[in-house]
Amino acid sequence: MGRLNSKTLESGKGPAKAPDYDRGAISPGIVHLGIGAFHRAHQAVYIDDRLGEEPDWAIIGASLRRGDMREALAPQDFLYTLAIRQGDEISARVIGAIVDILHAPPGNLAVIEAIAAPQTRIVTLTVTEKAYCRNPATGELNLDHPEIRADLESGGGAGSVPGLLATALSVRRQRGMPPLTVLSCDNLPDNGGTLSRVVTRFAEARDPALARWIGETIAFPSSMVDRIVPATTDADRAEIAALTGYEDAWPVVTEPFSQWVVEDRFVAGRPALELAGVIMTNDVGPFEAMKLRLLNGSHSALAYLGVEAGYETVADAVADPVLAAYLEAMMRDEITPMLDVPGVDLAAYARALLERFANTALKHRTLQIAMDGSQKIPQRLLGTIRDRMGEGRPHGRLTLAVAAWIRHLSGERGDGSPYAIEDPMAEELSRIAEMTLPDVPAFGNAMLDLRPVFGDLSGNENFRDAVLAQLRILFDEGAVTAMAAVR
Ligand code: CS2
Repeated sequence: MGRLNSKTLESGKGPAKAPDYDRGAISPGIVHLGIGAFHRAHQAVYIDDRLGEEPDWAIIGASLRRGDMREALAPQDFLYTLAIRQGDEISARVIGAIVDILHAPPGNLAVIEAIAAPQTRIVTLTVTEKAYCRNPATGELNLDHPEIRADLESGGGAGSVPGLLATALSVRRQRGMPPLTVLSCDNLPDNGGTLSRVVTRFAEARDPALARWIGETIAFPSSMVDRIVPATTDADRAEIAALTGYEDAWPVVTEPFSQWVVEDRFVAGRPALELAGVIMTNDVGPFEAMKLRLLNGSHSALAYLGVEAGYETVADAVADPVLAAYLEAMMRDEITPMLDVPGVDLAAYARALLERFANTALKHRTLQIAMDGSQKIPQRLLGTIRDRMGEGRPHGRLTLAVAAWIRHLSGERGDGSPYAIEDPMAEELSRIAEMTLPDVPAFGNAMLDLRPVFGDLSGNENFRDAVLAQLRILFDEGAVTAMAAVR
């Protein structure tokens, strides 16, 4: 069986739809940081849809951490297969929007040059929450972050995302180049504002004049992104090869649903994304809150409670009627009433989410979603809890989800089987677990003291008591009992 590349495509065989434009005629206009599965199943597809009409917006990808994506895709001329799966249905399409992938640690000089190149007009990011090096509770740059400290001391390149962007922008400034747009596509509230703050703060620490120039010339619009894209498995690779008739080292598997809402504030042009189905708007905030709190909030609840209840994937977890009823009630009674999104039927949105979660073709692992909880819990769960407390309304199900995160940090299911805690704060979290357990209240209290996660809620006695009560039930009686009992 041959490998996917430009030649295989020319042969025109196989059931995968090929790009409908001449790849030889496209050129890059976007540099994307974080070229993982999500970007390749989301933004790259919208761009792929536009390249026939607007050939100068192809993407140069950059991997800041790992070199394996470049290794997998370079022999394929950066082509890859996108498989869309729903239940027993599968369709495949080859995406050609990525024309190069850079991997240049430790200083990322090649990435900095790509951002500084004259044809680059937009930089986009899917680097995940932790790469913003922010204090999760406040959204401000953590100047004590080891990568930030290292970058501030380094004279040349940069390893952190805020450092890399500030350095690349400073190169553009020195060379007298026109401004560009930096578009965050990560699951953070006010992601554009957050990115602008961490980059500007980094620049300020290095050169206040640079920080001022960034503030005056660079646009950081916000965007809401949504598509469920589990990590690709070897089984996916084999199935896609059997379907398409060629080998692809790193295809992506996703669901039919896809959504992108972008704040229309670009300073150096943009592709006509609205013609590819993107919602362009002046205010992403309500969409962002809807998605982060309903989808990602449910996802995190489902991950921590699901792991504890012994479910390996999201679809397995929501097939449990107790879990499904808990999620449905949390969305309907606790989250939706705190949202207001013009033109969107939130009840229908929540119903559609439960259907998306139930897609058995996606093996979306609960442990994958459980990763990096310290960076996710504030915007996914705590924001709604704060809003409800402010109005004196109950929040038992959200509280249970927070307790389930803490329960998860013990590193062991109720039956004693262990799993690894993957989190940028893992060392501190595991040390707390080790020093306090089996004393559950001591364990819970020490976790609730983590101000970078809980902020003001650390000092709120009612919140603390409510979480500790749920934590006790989780340890003594397990996740299913806790979900069935919570009101
Ligand atoms: C998930 C998200 O891994 C996670 O934390 O909640 O990746 C989720 O699948 C996407 O945001 C869906 O758009």
